[in-house]
Amino acid sequence: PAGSVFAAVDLGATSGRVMLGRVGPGTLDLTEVHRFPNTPVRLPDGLRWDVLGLFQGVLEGLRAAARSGRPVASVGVDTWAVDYGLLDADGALLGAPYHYRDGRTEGIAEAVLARVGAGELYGITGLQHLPFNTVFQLASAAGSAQLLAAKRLLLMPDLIVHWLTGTVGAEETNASTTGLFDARAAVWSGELPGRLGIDPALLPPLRAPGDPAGGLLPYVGEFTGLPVGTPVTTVASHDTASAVVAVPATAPGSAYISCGTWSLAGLELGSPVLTEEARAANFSNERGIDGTVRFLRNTMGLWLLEECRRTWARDGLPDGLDELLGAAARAEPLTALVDPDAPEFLAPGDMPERVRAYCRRTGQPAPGSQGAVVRCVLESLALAHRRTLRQAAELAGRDVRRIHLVGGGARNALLCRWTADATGLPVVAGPVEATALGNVLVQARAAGLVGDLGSMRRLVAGTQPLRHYEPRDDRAGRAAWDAAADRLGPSPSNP
Ligand code: LFR
Repeated sequence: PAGSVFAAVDLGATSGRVMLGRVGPGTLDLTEVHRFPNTPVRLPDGLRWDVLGLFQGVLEGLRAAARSGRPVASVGVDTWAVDYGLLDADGALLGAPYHYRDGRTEGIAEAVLARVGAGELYGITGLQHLPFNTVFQLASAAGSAQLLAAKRLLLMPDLIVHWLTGTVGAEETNASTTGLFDARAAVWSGELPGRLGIDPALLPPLRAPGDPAGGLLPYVGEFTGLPVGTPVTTVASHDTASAVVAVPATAPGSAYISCGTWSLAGLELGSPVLTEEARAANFSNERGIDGTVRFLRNTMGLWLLEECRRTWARDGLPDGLDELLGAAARAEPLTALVDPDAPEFLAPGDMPERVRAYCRRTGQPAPGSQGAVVRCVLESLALAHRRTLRQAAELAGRDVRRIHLVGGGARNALLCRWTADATGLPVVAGPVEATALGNVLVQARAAGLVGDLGSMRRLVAGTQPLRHYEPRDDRAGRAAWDAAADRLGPSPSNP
């Protein structure tokens, strides 16, 4: 078949995958060649990523890519944001990277904000306050033997690229999630590390999506069967940034929701919004490709449902998604609601009980059956989508007329339908694999096969299956969602 083939390594919070993407004129398709679970490990001192297991999965995936028999033009790597590994002076990894859901940063932000005020920090970084931002993770490690020995900090995708190629860099879309990046100038902040006692030499030189990142090392070639020196291309290594590249928006007035473990809902802008209103509303200005800004809020996404299913599986209860969604569809609408952004939902644990406890605490009937819990979670997420997108539009002075929902959530017909109904806006669902597609497209562009962002999105829109959900047009239904939105109230504000 015609077209060049690119390997996309995409590590997510629950699984990693290696996909082959074929790109040619009018052609864009993906084949999954390897998928492996991502299982964090609890050590005495906290929750860690099994980074060696993940890297092994990457190598096995690249081997599967080599066995497909199609020449791989280049490789790109994306993962979740904020987490990092530290290297010592010999370039060796100092311990397994912490998981952003580890609790060690509790109470740390306050100490940081005592040194650099919240307003000032936001004015530089434009970043949503989340307890796990890299800057807070580093502050919690201050004075540790590990940090004292560290010479380099590599964000997760940059660490994988380092092990594949030997090169060192910090990709800018992901660097923009650290809390140490200047949102306006799009460089590492010149002053924050010093003021916060962080050695600026830890932060590697920046790389932009499309930059070459070296070639596969001999040991990688030997294991995988890919030619030594196969190019590794810097992609938008923050998974959300890659997903936004592949949002099939072809008209103005589009908002997006990248919906998986998290729901990242917002707008693409040409410059950051660093106002006090945006800070108080806890919006992020993360960097996208080509100088764009991802003006979005990170809200708890399908994590709530995933974690319910994990608990139910442990307790021997039904955990099949289709069955649970069927039960949710039959449950009573809009009875109990939770605020997905409430901090108590962040850590792993018994989510059904936490949902019920939240409802009891807020004077609502606690959902009893599994179907009722799932309905409560999904309706709450739909309402959080409405809240975030309305606020994004207001803060950025934009008009939103349609929502593109991409990522795994696009498969969840109930969530898509309820997001359309709650917002009163049409939802275009898909592609499910937006992140891997964005990863592939940036590599293809570096190879000269596609043009600007607009043409990449037209290629996605023209080749990927999309589902359309029109908001239901009945007055009583709209009034019920409006009343529910009032009950949910505003999102928790920034400290
Ligand atoms: C989504 C994501 C979000 C980030 C969260 C933690 O996978 O990358 O954008 O806020 O994970 O890193």
